Formats: sequence, C-alpha cells, structure tokens
Amino acid sequence: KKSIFSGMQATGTLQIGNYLGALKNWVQLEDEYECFYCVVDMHSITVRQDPAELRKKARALLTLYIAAGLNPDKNCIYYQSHVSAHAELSWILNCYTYMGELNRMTQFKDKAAKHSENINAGLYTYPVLMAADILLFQSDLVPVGSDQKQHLEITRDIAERFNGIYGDVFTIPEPYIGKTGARIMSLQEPTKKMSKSDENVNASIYLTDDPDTIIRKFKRAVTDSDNEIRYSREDKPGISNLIDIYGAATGKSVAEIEKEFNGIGYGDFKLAVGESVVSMLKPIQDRFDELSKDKAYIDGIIKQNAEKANYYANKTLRKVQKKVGFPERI
Ligand code: AQP
Repeated sequence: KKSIFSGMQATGTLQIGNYLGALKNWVQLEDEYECFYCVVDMHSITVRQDPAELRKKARALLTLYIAAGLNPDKNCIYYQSHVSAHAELSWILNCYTYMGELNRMTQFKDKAAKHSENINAGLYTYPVLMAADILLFQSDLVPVGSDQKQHLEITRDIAERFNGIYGDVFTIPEPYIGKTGARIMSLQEPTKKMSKSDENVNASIYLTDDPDTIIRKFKRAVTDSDNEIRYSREDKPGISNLIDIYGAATGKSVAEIEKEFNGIGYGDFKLAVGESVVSMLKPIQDRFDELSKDKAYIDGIIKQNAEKANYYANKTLRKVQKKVGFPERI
C-alpha cells in the first residue's frame, strides 16, 4: 500500500481553508492508502504559544480530524511530539539542507515579517522539520493546500540529495492538491490567504463558528463596487473567493454558479454562500461536540496511534542513522 502523510498546526481553530484545502481531501483517501495525519504541535511552537491553550487546541484539532470524517481505525492520527523520530530525523536533514534554500521560503518571509519580535531558528528550519515529517513515513502523496507547494518542493530536493549520496533511502513524495478549495482567501483581504491565526476574526470562518456568526461574516465579506457575480481572481478577488467557497461547499462548477446568480445582488449571493457553509459544517460540529465528551475514547486513539506512528517512523530513522554512520545500538 502507498503512504500518505499530512498535518496541521495547533495554532488556532481550523478555518474553512484548512478544511477545503486539505482535511476534506484526506477523508477520501483512507481506503487506498496507509494514511498518517499528525497534529504538528512541534511546528506550532515556532510562534509563541500559551502552554495551556496549545494543549487544548492540539486536542481539539485531533478531535476535529475525527469529527471531519477520518476513521481512526484506518488513519493513524497522532501528536508529532509523541514521536521523537520527527525531531531526530529533522536534525539529520538540517545537515543536508542549505541556508540558501531556506532563505527562499516565502512562508518564512511572511511569518518573519508578522512575528518580527521572535524570528527564531525553528521558524527558519520549519521546512526541514516538515521534510522529516513526510519522509519518515516514506510518503508517496502529501495532501495539502496550494500554499504548501514550495515546502513540498524543498522536501523533494532534500530527499533526492540524500538518496543521491546514500542510495534509495527515501520515497520521493508528490503533492496532492485538490481541484476545489486549494486556496481559500481571507474574507476581509481577499488577496491574502485565509489563516487560522489571523487577528481579524471576521477574516476567517472557523469550523466551530455558529450559524449566525457564519452568516454575519459572509455578509461583511469584502467584495467590489460593481454588482456582477463573475469569476475573475484579478479583477474581482472577493467575489471569486466566494464563488470558490460556494463551489467547494455545494459541488457546483463556476459556470453553474455564475448562471445561478445571474442578475442577483451581492447580498443574496452572500447569504446563499453562508447557508451552504452552515450546512457543510453542521455534521462536523455535531460530531465534534459528541466526541469532545468522550475522553476515554479519544485517549485510546492517542495512545494506540502514537505506538503505530512510532513503529513506522523508527523504521526509517534507524535506516537513516545507519546510512550516515551513527554507531549501531547494542
Ligand atoms: N487558505 C487556505 N486555503 C486552502 N488551504 C489552506 N491551508 C491553510 N490555509 C489554507 C492548508 O491547510 C493545512 C494546514 O496547514 P498548517 O496548519 O500547517 O498551517 P498553515 O498552512 O500555515 O495554515 P494557516 O491556517 O494559515 O495557519 P497559521 O495561521 O497558523 O499559519 C495545509 O495543508 C495548508 O495548505
């Protein structure tokens, strides 16, 4: 069976971009692949976090994976910090990654600009830890949103470099970017991607937002001053983003949506988009509330899946340690 790895940071409550760009696609892959889905709490501390909050968010995120439809018997759902091989492989790969490569990473530049008070080495080597995450599981496919494409490319470069020196150690992973929802934009600044850590709460629709909040946020979404529901990312980024969201929530194509809303005003369109998102999220929210009450069930998943992830990850790590010349364990 081919393998899949992906993960999300526990840096906030998931927003619909995370769901439509990544999580929703994950759910469709569980029968065909051996899947590993991680809550990347080690990546999360590249930005300062309140410890109690981080713990809470990490648990909520893991629960949300299941609520969104991932079957924990078929998918290995675990915390990155419970599998120390992530850190160990990351160190080794640091020694096979050039600073010049890391300097080109746009996410680092964006995050460094946003967190200028704390440009730490972890933020800089973030892509190396991500490469370790992916390569540990010999992943064939990595389902992510299109914003992660550059990180996938550096992962492939590092893996190819390593294989070039030591032989076929790592599987070279391919990105898997879904057709719809690959890049959902902020509702307030539609030229910027939607982010779970955006300070403006009106910019993102969180998976836990109640129906009134969702409708209100869509009503306030920034659009443009003409009144045509037409798709053009360049001229009409706000409306195009709403068309993308509506399309992802309903399965309708851009052409169908343009036809459906021909001659209809922005207000009514925004309401329709809001309602489609409310219906999309309702079953996930109900399941999330149910699961959150079942502590023993979630604890069991955390324990069992960490064991499974450790088993697979350590297999790769031992191979790599041997290749680079670390002494054998006696
Ligand atoms: N706006 C988006 N549209 C489509 N996909 C998106 N993803 C993130 N934002 C969008 C995808 O969601 C996954 C989560 O990745 P992450 O948690 O590691 O961090 P991120 O990409 O940095 O996501 P955020 O929401 O923007 O988090 P913060 O605010 O903490 O930086 C990835 O697969 C990503 O592609």
